[in-house]
Amino acid sequence: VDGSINITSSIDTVNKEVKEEEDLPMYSSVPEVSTLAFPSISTSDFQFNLEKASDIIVEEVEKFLKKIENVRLVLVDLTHRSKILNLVKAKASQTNIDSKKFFTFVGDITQLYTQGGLRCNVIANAANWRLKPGGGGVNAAIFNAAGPALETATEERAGSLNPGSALVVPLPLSSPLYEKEGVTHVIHILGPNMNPNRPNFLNNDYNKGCNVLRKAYSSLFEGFKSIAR
Ligand code: AR6
Repeated sequence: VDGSINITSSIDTVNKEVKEEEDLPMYSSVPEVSTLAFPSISTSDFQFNLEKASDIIVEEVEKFLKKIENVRLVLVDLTHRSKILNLVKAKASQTNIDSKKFFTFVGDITQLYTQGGLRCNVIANAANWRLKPGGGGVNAAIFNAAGPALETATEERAGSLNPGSALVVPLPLSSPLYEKEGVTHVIHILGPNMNPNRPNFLNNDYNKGCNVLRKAYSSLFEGFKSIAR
């Protein structure tokens, strides 16, 4: 779409690009480098330990980026005070991870381009096992922003999700999330649940929980790899 633009090297460059592209068609919001934006799985409503989750995120990101070129991964949360974002940022900076290929970003995952100037063609959802809209958190935000098209496209592919697995769902062009934000795919993930009031409660079993969270991120990244250009 925008062949003249080089691979983005920083958020500043991204912002500049956005300005230069204001007159281009709306699909210029699709990034040159395949970019996956993902929330921290299981650490809010599902109450997973933040120290453990941040270790797993950094390790799984590092492993994945060794296997693939020319993609970006972005961990997103709503506020600068996000503990998980700050833990991951600190831990990632202690590794060899290239900060252009993995970084944290503060914003609403459903408005990364229009509000934040960050172009992400794929976003991940911390889903529930029934793959249903609502329930609060990022799941409600994504289903609301995507409109009924996401529910239909999801139902066509699966009726439920096992903890640790991911489901890649292409968004129809008519979805506002595609039209406005340039999001072509949503990847649903079901993480481990440490909240006694939710299904599949792991009763503080962090041996199992950590394995499931690792599997959730590796399934997410493999799903992203299968559609990355
Ligand atoms: N943009 C970016 N990040 C967000 C947004 C948003 N719009 N909304 C929340 N977050 P959670 P879980 C962050 O609770 O712990 C759902 O109801 C949030 O700050 O959404 O995996 C489902 O239906 C946190 O860092 O997911 C499941 O039943 C992260 O997203 C259950 O909750 C994940 O928080 C899943 O619980």
